[in-house]
Amino acid sequence: MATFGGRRRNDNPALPPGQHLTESFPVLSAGPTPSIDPEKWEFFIHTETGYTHRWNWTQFLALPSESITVDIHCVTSWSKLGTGWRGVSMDTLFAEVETGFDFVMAHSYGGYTTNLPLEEILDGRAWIAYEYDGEALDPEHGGPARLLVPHRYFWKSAKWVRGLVLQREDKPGFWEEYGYNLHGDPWREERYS
Ligand SMILES: Nc1nc2c(c(=O)[nH]1)N[C@H]1C(S)=C(S)[C@@H](COP(=O)(O)O)O[C@H]1N2
Ligand SMILES: [Mo]
Repeated sequence: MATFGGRRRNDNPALPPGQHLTESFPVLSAGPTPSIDPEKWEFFIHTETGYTHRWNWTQFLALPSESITVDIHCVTSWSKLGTGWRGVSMDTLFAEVETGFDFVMAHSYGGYTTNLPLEEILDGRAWIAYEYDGEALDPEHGGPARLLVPHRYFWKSAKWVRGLVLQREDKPGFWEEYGYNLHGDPWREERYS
């Protein structure tokens, strides 16, 4: 492959360096798929004020949702272009949230975690998605609902997301503890730390 500035190039301008296209939708999970009863499901945002914002499944589905078409990029080097989702924007969820902290840790049912800067999940750049390709999100892809942060490597898109905890400082989540990059920008090829 041709190199440019030390980075691997590919011919498709939609593909970040070192990525290749896939038509399939691989499943990558560090553990078993948790079974989640929508009756007991909740999404929360916990801030330093001690206040926890909570939505149950009915309240969550009543929020304004958006149809989202985005490219996704896995650190294992597959990319999938033009994936279609439905979800609730983080801007909607954060509308009433007051915080002075700049980072979040996403927590999932099953124990997975991943860290993100708050500003990078606002302004129409991240969602809690609950439909894929017009259907309810498949459990193995994170159903009933997952984080969708398409501008970061896909490990940041926590499946079975349960809530966000605001934190003052950036801390590594599950894969970041194992050496994945804290930030994970595919265009800068921030794969490992
Ligand atoms: N809860 C949870 N979320 C997760 C993971 C996981 O193991 N557990 N894997 C991450 C990784 S490494 C990737 S590439 C994507 C894979 O999503 P997919 O299985 O829908 O392709 O989910 C991310 N979110
Ligand atoms: Mo991944």
